Amino acid sequence: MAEMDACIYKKRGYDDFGGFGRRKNKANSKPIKANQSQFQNSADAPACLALPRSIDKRMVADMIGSKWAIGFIQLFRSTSMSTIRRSTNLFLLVLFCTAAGISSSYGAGEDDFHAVATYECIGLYFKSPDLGPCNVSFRQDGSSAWREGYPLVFDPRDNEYRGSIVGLKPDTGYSVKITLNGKSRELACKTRTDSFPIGKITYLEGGISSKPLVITESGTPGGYHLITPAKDSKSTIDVRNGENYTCVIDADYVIVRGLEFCNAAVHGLVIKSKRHDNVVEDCRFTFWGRIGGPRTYGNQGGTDSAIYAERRSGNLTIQRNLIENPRGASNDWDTGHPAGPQGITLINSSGGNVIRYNEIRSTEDHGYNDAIGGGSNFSFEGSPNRDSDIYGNIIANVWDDAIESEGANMNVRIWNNYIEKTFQHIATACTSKGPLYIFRNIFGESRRTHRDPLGGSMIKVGERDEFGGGRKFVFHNTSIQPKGAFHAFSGHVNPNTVTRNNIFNCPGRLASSREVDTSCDFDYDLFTGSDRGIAQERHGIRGNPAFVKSYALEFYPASTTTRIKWGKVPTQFGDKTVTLTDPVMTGPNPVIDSGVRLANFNDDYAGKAPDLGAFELGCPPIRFGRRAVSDIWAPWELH
Ligand SMILES: [Ca+2]
Ligand SMILES: [Ca+2]
Ligand SMILES: [Ca+2]
Repeated sequence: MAEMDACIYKKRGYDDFGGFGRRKNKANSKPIKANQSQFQNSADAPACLALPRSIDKRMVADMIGSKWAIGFIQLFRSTSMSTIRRSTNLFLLVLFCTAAGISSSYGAGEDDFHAVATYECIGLYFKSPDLGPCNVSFRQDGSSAWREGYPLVFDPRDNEYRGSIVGLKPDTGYSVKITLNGKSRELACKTRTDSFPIGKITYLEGGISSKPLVITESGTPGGYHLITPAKDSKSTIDVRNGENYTCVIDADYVIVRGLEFCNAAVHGLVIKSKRHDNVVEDCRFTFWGRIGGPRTYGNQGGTDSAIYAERRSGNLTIQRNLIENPRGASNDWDTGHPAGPQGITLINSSGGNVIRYNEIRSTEDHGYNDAIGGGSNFSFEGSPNRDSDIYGNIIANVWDDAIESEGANMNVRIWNNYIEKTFQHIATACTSKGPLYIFRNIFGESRRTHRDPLGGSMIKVGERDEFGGGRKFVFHNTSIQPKGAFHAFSGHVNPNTVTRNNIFNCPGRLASSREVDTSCDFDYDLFTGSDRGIAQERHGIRGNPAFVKSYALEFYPASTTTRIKWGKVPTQFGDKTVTLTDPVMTGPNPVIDSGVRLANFNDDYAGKAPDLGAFELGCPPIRFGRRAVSDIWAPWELH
């Protein structure tokens, strides 16, 4: 992986904005194209690689080693051969392999099982050449009961099973057990703590400073270097367009807390290349970036960002910030691909990022290109790359993607976000490694341009060259109408996707109609449009969803919904039958209790079964934004 990354890293620009047309792949290292990644785990999908009866996959793997086995199996499947010729070829291959002395393949790196934790999730990695469903269970320390996790996904390019456990507590120990073909492996893992131990504290003077804050002194894992205003005061860094950045972090284990940053000429806060374990929290960023209209009106600025993390920085925690009103503005799709300011940008991150409970907004005239994004979009890195979580954010006023999660997307989880006034809600082109989990997000208003209210997609998909093939799981998301997303998925090719329990309230298409060589598995979703594309939805739900009216950002399903029954309808009133014209009929809301169980994703449902969408009737609400978890007030709003 390392060499391959380096190669692609050098040869590609860091942001190609999702691309106009195909670029020729120049990388000299070509992994197996990912579309061999088969379903290993979804309820109705085949359990593993489907093989002809005359060949035993285990036998082949044992004989020639897993790395060769899949290629061979595919060669075997793809060639139309008689049984006799197959047997002969197999015999010759065995002879060749034995002679070449490559019969033993369980070398170094195989059978390796490890975990990478964030605060609330654990990403699992298990190297094994053996094929079969790889089940997961986990147990919090001190508890005797094992809980079922969602099965891992096999990636034949790496002989690796990968997947995530979600909904965990920070700073808590867990045992994790996986079982493949009757053999179990177990490991102990602790989630990261979000109560950061503090070492040195630098208090900034109250008031307004026109000098940029440049942080070069690192903390340690046991004692973060905290930079924050002096007690009971507010500190504002306002460089009045005289400096490129209001803040630069060129250190590790640093916390920037509770500051206000204004009028940076380019980026609000820059995290230098390869810097890691930095925290930006409870800050306000406003009026950054190059002034002027969008690129098409003469603005040279590209991705001027409130927070900009340079290449290979990682383990960043960006939380509870208010990011609002960049000085520049993105154009909209009337004049080509949007270009302009961004909220949070990561460039080929090293992963391990948590971006949560931020509020990113502007006016429509000073809208973002992407609110959370970066590059390289088509790569095995990208933003946020891997082992990362994006959740609880409120995002609005975006002309391209509210969340652009593109690149490896390896054990990346995106949930509980409220997104509105955007074109595409969540962009995933590409997902080159996977799996990517998108669940319980609310997709509000979408529009293509200032003048064209027709919405974009809930989820933008697509892949290019070898950059594709990662599994995408899309569970329990809700799209809100009217004015919401027009399509559930964009029309790009979209292999290797599993959807369950979503409210796809979209008048356009559900899935692309482009055939893909790996099957997708769309099922148990409500879809209100008419073009399902390749989506089967064998157990799809029809009807109009309805929501309980709420003063807050709450989208609980209402117990009933209405529809018009056209024509003259005999209707019983007491003992009288009256004929009504076009009556409104009241019936049960189709999204209630019509979902399927998804281990670890809807364990706490209420009623007879999980509801479709993000909110479960009878369960606590999802909370979004800066005060989603606790009633935190920042110095810049108190003083
Ligand atoms: Ca984008
Ligand atoms: Ca990008
Ligand atoms: Ca229910």
